[in-house]
Amino acid sequence: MKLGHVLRSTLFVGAVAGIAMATQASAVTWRGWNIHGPGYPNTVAMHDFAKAVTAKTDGRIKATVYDNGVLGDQPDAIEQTRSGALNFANFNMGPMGPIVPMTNVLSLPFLFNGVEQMHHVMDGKIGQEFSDALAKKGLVALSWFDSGARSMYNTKHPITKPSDVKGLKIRVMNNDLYVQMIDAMGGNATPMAFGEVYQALKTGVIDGAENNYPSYDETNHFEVAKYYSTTDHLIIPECLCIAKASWDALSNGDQKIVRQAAIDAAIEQRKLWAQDSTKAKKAVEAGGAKINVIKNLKPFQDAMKPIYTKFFEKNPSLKPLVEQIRATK
Ligand code: GTR
Repeated sequence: MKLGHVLRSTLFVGAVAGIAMATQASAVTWRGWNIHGPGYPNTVAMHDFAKAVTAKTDGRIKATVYDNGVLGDQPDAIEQTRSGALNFANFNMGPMGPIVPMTNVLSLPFLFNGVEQMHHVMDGKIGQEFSDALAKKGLVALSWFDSGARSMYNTKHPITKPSDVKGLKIRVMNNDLYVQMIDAMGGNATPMAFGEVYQALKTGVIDGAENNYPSYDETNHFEVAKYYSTTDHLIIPECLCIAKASWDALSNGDQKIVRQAAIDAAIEQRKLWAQDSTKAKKAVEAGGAKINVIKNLKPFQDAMKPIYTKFFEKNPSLKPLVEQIRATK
């Protein structure tokens, strides 16, 4: 090879290496928070989201999901994501209430008449209003996951009417509305981290909790609290949220990629959710859970009326939003 060629190819290799270095230097690492374990619909969708983001940005973003809440409990992870210490997460809207007051509306018991209505609300104009409120607090909600309907379970007996909750210590997520909800039925509410509930049920620190079938199954709570009663009191969405600082740092093109990956993840999660709910119900029954189907929820809905009255007294501006949600077909 002539010297000229050697020089030219050295220059070429150097230039390529330079480009590679520049690409590497501008690559960012994203850490994602997920409270669930392997196989759970949200976990599968979050990992597929991370894979799609990494692949479609050609590695400009290297996204990794940390499962089982190892990066902290939900209230803590919300703060970490708001500050940009974490970059993305799947959050239940329950513990979001104390930070983004508008989202408390979603924690009002029996707000939605079914999961379909929740989808229509969250995928439309109202969902966008929730996203705008979250963005003001440092979180960009790109899509909404299912969380089914939450029902009550305990170690003592079936719940057939609100007064059956009397005297029971019930774990709730971190939101005062849930404390009011349990109080309204004469129970004692205990806000507690998700990961601590199994042990607390087992040792009798609490008598019960409330959740959907997939979580009741995943956590093995059915082993220690076998009376599950279909109160279906809460249909609450979960967001796929990006830290606003991480979002703002992206180019328009990468924002499009990330948004599309989040929408695809929600479509996948909802499909898996529907399958998993049926599977989980069967699994808990096979594992010894006694499912008590409550046919008439009216007494439970009536018991929640004082919560609405108090909520509207404190937040009169949110009343039209509740009415709009209820009117959504
Ligand atoms: C699950 C939900 C989690 C968490 C948990 C809880 O159904 O997916 O995000 O909120 O319930 O009860 O803490």
